[in-house]
Amino acid sequence: MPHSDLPISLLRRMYRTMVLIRRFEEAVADRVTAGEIKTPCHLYIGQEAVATGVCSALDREDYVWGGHRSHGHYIAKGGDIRALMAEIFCRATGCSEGRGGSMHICAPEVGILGTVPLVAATIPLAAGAALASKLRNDRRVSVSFFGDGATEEGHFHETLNIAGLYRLPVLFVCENNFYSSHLHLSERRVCDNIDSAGQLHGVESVRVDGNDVLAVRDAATRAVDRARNGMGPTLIECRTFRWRGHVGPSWDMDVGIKRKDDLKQWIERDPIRLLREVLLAQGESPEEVDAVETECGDLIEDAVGFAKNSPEPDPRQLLQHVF
Ligand SMILES: Cc1ncc(C[n+]2csc(CCOP(=O)(O)OP(=O)(O)O)c2C)c(N)n1
Ligand SMILES: [Mg+2]
Repeated sequence: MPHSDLPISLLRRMYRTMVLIRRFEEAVADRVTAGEIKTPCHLYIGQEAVATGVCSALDREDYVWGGHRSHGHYIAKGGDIRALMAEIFCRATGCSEGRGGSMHICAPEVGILGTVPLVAATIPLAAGAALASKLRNDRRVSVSFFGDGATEEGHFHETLNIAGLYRLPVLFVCENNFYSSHLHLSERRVCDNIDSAGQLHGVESVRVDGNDVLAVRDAATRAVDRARNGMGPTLIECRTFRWRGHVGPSWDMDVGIKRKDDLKQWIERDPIRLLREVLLAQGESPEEVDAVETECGDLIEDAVGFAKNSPEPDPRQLLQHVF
C-alpha cells in the first residue's frame, strides 16, 4: 500500500475501527464455539477495510443498510458495541431487543436503518431512502452493502436502473469476496465483471482493492461527493475475501465443502497489516500502533460481560411488533 497524504489522526482512527471489528468477530467466534451464542453468525473477518473505508467517508446522519454479514458495518458506522453483542446473545438489551440476532441489527441514532438477510434485500431499500432524501433535500447519502451473490438477484439491476434514472444519492457497495455460500464466482457467472453492471444503467462504476482501506475510502469519498452534489449513484465493487466459513467460526469450510486453495494468499494481504505498515511508514512506533489492541480488547470484554448479564426478552412480548 502506498504512502498516504491523509492526516495521521484519521489513519489511526481507521486502524482502530478495523482492529475493533476483527477482535469483536474473533470474540463472537469463540463464544459460538463455546455454545454460548446460538444465533447463526456470518463473520466479517478479512473484509474490515470495506466497511471502514466506506463509513469513514460518511457523516453520522448518512444511512447504512446491510445484510447477513453486517457486524462490521454496524461497528464502522459507530453503533454501540454493547447493544450489538447483547443482540448477538439475543438479550433484551440488544439493539433489536433480542428479537433479531446477528442478522437483524439496527442503530438509527447513527444512521443504520437495518440489516436484512434476504440476499439483495437492502439494495432497493437504500434506493428508497435515497429517494426520500432527494425529495426532502436533506443532503443525506444512503449506502447499501451487499455481496457478489446479491448481484445475481433481479432487483440489483432493477434498482440500479431506477437509481440511475432519478440520480439518487446512493452508493451500492458490492463486497466481492468471490463466494456465495460455497459457490465460487466462476461457477456462477460467465464473466468476472460485476463492476460493469453500472454502466448499463447510467450508474458510475468503479472496482477497487477491498483490502486497501485507503483505496476504498478514496472511491467512497468521490462517490459521496457525487451523490451530495446531485450527480447520482455509484457502484463500488470491492474485491476482498472472508477468512472464515460462510456461516460460523470454521476457518476454511463452507457448508462442509473446502474452498479452493486461495485463503493463504489473502491472509498475506491482511487489510489490517497493510494499514499498520502505512502507519509505521508515517513514523508511528509499533508500541503506539499496538496500543489499540488493549483498548479494543477491554471494550469487547465489557460488551461480552454486559450481554451475558442482560436479561432474556420477556416471552409475553413475543408477538409485539408482529403484523
Ligand atoms: C433471496 C435469498 N436467497 C438465498 C438465501 C440464502 N443465502 C444466504 S447468504 C447466501 C450467500 C450470499 O452470498 P453473497 O451475496 O456473496 O454474500 P457473502 O455471504 O459472500 O457475504 C445465500 C445464498 C437468502 N438468504 N436469500
Ligand atoms: Mg460473497
